[in-house]
Amino acid sequence: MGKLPNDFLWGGALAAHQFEGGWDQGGKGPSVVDVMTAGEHGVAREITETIQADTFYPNHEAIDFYSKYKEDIALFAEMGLNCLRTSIAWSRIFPKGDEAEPCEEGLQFYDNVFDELLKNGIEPVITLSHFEMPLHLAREYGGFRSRKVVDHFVKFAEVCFNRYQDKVKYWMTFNEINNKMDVNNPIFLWTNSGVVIGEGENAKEVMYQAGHHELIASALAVSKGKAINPEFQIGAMVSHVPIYPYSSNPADVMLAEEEMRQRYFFPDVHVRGFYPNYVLKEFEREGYNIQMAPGDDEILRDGKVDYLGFSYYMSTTVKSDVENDNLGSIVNGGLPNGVENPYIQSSDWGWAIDPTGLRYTLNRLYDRYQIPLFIVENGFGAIDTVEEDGTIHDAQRIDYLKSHIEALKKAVTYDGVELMGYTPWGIIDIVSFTTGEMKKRYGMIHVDRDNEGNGSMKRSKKDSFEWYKKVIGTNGEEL
Ligand code: BGP
Repeated sequence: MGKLPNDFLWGGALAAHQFEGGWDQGGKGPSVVDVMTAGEHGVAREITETIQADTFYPNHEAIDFYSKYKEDIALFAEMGLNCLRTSIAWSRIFPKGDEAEPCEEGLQFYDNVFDELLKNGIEPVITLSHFEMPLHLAREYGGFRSRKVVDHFVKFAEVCFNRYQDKVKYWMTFNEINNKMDVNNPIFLWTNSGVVIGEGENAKEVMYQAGHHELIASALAVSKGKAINPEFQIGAMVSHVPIYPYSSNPADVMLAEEEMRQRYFFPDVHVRGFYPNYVLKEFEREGYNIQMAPGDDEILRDGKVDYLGFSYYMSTTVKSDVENDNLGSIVNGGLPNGVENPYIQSSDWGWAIDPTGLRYTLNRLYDRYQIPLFIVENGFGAIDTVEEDGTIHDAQRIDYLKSHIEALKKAVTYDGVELMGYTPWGIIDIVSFTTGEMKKRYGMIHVDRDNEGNGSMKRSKKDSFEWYKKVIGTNGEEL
């Protein structure tokens, strides 16, 4: 097999609200995730009316990167990372979202973080909005239902682009902008877009309206960013869960093809700069009335992304002759016809482990878009056991990552896919997004912290730490 390019980006991925903590420090305002309860294994998170000081919100303190960032970055450097994907908490920069001036303390925090990364030879890869909309924008404006929020986002993006133009080259606008296509799971619309569906509303229509505003906001941000620094590489970020047909029955094959439009709609617009016909037909068929302003076509066309970042954790499967009443669940991918794939094992959280699906995804996305791809999330969420002597033997995680790196290598060296890099999710243990718990861990660095907020916060290396260090050191040759 050939080799990965020498400038391949090897990193780790994180999101501000899942690891920074310091939720009300440095002038930060509350964000949409600050009013989400911590769930448990199998219990969905809820959106609450107010922030209750006596209720434990795991992301409030998270793993306190806010004060421990130097220690953590030193560990990332020791592991050999040459990039780190993280996000800027929007409400650190604009605490309410609609202020005239940004918060200097928030801006300074990211200056410190980026300087520390660069000093350690780690390139920051930055998501502008990873589920952290200022709560005020969600409550007062209805989030991205409102076109006004487009302006607030674009202003936030411009402030960041200007401030960090010499420190950050790689950007992404919205994290997993497409996961809200699963309208049966209310946390996606809330965290993506600050939207709650009201009585009698058509969730799909509201989702498309908010989505249109986000696509406009993203395209405007791309154009502004390129004007500020033409060297910027600005990408989109989508969740990609391929949907397989259950069998060779043409009805299954066609169903999978149709369902895949849920995955493709947002990247189709981000990359190509216009709406695909299958969605315009859906608007017509369903009678959706999506407000678009004159000039939106040009905005989308002018703000196409440079690369496509995506998360890949699992695949799903659909069968044409079953009806699923388990909507919103991860196992069926939120799909009405989702079924278990008999050829694939799942994690404790029901996420199908499918490395071949990653090679398949890389090929399909590259064929479709012909622009560089970036795997910005992939990983294995599991319960880890700390042994008496403090060691953590996470062989299952190593197996998962190894098989996925093998798959991406094949896609690059055999299939010819253009891939910029690989940043496994939750390189250090953080709060899980879908469940809000600490128990589901992805890290190669363990953090002593439990679901209730107990623990010393001490960092220690799991077996995967040295393993990944060797992988990076040999540019993926030794797995
Ligand atoms: C993606 C999100 C991340 C994240 C990851 C793993 O959807 O972009 O924020 O946490 O999934 O999910 P979880 O933490 O629920 O296991």
